Amino acid sequence: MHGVTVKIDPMRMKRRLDALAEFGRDPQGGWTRYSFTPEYIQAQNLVKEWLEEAGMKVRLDPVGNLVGRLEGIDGTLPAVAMGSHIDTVKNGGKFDGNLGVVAAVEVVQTIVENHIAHRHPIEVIVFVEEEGARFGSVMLGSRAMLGLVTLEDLHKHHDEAGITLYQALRSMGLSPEKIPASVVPPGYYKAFFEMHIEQGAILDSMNIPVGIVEGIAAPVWLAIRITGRADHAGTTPMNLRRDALSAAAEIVLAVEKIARETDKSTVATVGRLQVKPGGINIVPGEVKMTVDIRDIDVQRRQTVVKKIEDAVKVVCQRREISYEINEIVRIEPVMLPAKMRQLIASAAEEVNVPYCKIISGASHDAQIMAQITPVGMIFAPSKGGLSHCPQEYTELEDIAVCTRVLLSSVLKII
Ligand code: HGY
Ligand code: MN
Ligand code: MN
Ligand code: MN
Repeated sequence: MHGVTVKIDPMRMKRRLDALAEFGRDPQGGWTRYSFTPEYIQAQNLVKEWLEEAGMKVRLDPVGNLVGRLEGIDGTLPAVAMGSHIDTVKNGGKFDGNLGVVAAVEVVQTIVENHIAHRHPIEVIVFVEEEGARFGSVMLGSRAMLGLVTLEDLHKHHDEAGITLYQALRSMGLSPEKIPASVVPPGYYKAFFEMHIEQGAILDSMNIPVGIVEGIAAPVWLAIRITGRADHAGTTPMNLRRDALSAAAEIVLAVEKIARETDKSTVATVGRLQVKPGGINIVPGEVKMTVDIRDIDVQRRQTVVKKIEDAVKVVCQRREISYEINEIVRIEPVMLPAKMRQLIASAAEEVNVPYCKIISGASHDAQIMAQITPVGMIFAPSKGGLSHCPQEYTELEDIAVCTRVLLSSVLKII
């Protein structure tokens, strides 16, 4: 019953969220804190201080995950872990990922401050490059921890400046060659919890402070390159053009139409579109665009992927334009174990707060960790459902309630 009597410190959590927000503030709005950038390292060092303040031993694994460990009575037992990420999307918000890390530290620090005995070791993990915003390699840290990332991947993924993941890791003094040896063995973890903002409008619209995640949808990311022909905008008749941007425009609308026509849980987004050469008086010769396709159901998602690929082919063939489609991400959706959902539900009842079951449209490291250990995920409401934008906001009262549920859940199994 510790979970109810033991008090977390919401003001400490607020101070820490505000302190993290000092790193990566973007003049264009919100936060842009990409993995392995100076602002990321400053934020990571701050979290390292907190982990040590909470009594944890801290290590950086070969791919750059920051891991705090608090020994239990029996160090041979599997660890109970919590975690999330502190990298952001471009012009993102201050709660996505950061909240889960601050909450995990708060839970451990509360356990230590209240001298609560625990048999299992406890770990807090700050996964690197969860967003894939810089290198296109979503959930790099958790996938590397499970041995799902190869050296070839590290050489393949690069940022807009052409720096590869491998080069970035080396420049951080990390040892990519040691990633295979650092893979977490089966049975190393007893369970993994991630607290995260919902990033959608369900909890806020129902004014329910706690979401218990049943399943996590997952993305396929396509990188499409359309190659037409750059031409003079004044002298090239319309019927002779190979206008890559007009083709891309048809494809953007086809992506939206295909997703709209399928079940409402399938979503597809063209988030990035780059036009070359980009002159006012030049018919666009090349377009690079991305498509993010998601669903909780793999079949439904694959049907949409296939329809989109077919649409690209039809548009480009009709316009006599060449194209190339590369699949750069494919993560599997996951349903979370009922016993973890029930554990969190009983914790929420102990804390005496309303909760509801929810499916996550966003992807999370939790869905990777679910491949090696039972996972539980707790959502806090996002005001107005806004996320991946500067306006992202979660009320401190909701943060406190969710953290108490996280604490109460963890206390049940350590
Ligand atoms: O893209 C996502 O769903 C998450 O924010 N990484
Ligand atoms: Mn995100
Ligand atoms: Mn996130
Ligand atoms: Mn509220």
